[in-house]
Amino acid sequence: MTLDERLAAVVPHERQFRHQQLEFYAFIHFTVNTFTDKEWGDGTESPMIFDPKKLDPEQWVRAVKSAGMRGLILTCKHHDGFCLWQSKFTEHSVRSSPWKNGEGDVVKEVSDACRKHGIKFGVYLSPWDRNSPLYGQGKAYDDYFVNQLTELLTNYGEVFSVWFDGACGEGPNGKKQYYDWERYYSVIRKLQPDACISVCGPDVRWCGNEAGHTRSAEWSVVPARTRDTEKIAEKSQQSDDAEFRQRKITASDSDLGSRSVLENEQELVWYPAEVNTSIRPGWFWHESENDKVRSLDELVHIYNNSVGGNATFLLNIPPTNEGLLHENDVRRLAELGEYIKNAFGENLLDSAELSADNDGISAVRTDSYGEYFSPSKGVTTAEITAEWDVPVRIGNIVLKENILLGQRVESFLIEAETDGKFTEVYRGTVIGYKRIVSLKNVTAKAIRIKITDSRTEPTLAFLGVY
Ligand code: FUL
Repeated sequence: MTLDERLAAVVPHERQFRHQQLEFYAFIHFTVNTFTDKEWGDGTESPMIFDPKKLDPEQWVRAVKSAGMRGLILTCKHHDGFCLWQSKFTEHSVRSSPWKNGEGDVVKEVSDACRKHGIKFGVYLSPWDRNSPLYGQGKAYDDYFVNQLTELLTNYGEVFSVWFDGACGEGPNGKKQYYDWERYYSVIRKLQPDACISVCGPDVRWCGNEAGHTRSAEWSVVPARTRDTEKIAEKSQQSDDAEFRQRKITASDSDLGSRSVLENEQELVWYPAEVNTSIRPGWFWHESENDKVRSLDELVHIYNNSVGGNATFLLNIPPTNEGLLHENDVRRLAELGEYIKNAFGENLLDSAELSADNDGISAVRTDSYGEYFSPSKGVTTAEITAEWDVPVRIGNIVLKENILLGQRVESFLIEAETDGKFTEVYRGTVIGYKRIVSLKNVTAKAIRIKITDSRTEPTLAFLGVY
């Protein structure tokens, strides 16, 4: 097998394929920190402070949906250990709070609201727990963690994502906990086999920063040991083993998947990236940040480069201490949704004549995987032309590979015909699940897409011109 054949042979698991198609979903950071104005609680917070008097998860879900998001992940327990549900295994939860006289269940209300409004529900459960006296006691804490995981994955319907944070420090007794990840994973696979395990998990990869930065070439096929980065980070800090340190890969390396990075790797995996960032500076709500909600331009930029850069986009919006999303965030979400709807509303390809250097190009007109375009066997380039009767103004072009057959395209370029001649308007690297090319309004009678390099015959499942 040649290197390119090996790379092209790695394909997504069904659950990863489904997850990538969600594209854009919400993170909700909400707990005692919302009431203490902190980002990390230390576990000594009194549950008495938790009292979101106007809590309305349906308001959250409506706002999230207005932005075009298709799922929501809730911090059921953050590092402070406070549980947003009626866990049987600790008193440090909503049960000990004044909210709804200790009878409320935030996880239930949120998962019900998601289901009612037709979006997916996911759970964030922090392995690091600064409240539990069991933390740092090995199996005793793993048992506790698995019990909580079991509650969350049994009592709240279908879960699409289980999000494990890499942040880890010392517990209340100053001890360190070495997590039994394999045991956690097997519980998830048994109880929710369709859920993706993200970040400290094998299905979805952390993009390497929390600021919303994206790579220009994001590969979904990466070294298998990338999956261990969070876990080996700890080990490598302590290790004097020079070889180990040298071999280390970190989630924020600028290149995780080019041919030269992969050529000496023993084991490769499909491990697609997720870009996670907050709509505000903090993950939790702070009154002082009400006027620091990211601008529409910034959000559009991150959206285009994550969803349109072969990654998914997990955007955090933190509810206030009343239990509502703040009007400034709600407004921005609606603006973003409007932008996306308008920017990708009308596909100009519908009125174009399409041609290519092989048969079957009409398959790219429908956004589906059943039919796709590909050149003849062994050919690793392609040329596709779209032509209109009269010149059209183009803002964005969307390209999608058929990732069910792997990620193949290494480079492509786009030319536009103006005044009778073609000139290059864009030169890009990977496509993957989706590439959004923003052209800033080019007026053209025709465009030509040239795939200039591919690991094996390239595929194109969809082409959109807007
Ligand atoms: C980090 C955490 O420490 C932050 O509080 C937040 O939850 C973020 C998503 O992940 O590692």
